[in-house]
Amino acid sequence: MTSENIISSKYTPTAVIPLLAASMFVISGCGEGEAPASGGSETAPPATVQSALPEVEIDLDEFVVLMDARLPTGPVSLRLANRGFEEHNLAFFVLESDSIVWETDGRLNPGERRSVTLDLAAGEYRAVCNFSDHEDRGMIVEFRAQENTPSGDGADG
Ligand SMILES: [Cu+2]
Repeated sequence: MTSENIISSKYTPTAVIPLLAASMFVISGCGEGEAPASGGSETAPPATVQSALPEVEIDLDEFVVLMDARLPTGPVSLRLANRGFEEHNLAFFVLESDSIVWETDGRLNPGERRSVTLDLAAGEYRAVCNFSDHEDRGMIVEFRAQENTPSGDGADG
């Protein structure tokens, strides 16, 4: 004779919730010493964004200043590189007044690179390396700073 008694399982789903809530309460109560991991990231600045400034490359060599003849006005990121075997510096003068508007902080060593921010007003300038007699040897170039316009290529020259 077999008597099969299947014990009916009594589900009590609602009993789980208070248990969970109780355990969560205990966990959070124990974590008071830890740093709060709050997710408030709305005001976080874009941390890893590179400089959004337009980049202007200027190479210094014996004996020439290699750069574009036209620079944008406003803040630019100057990428200076001494590609020569001598020390060089660089200074910008306003053509009209011959007044200096910017110069490197000392000379660049051979092979040295620097990145500096420059904010030029519109106008015509002279860029020179005035170390030793480098200017007389050819390290002088004139350039113009003007506002970047999308349709600036049609100008006669
Ligand atoms: Cu020089």
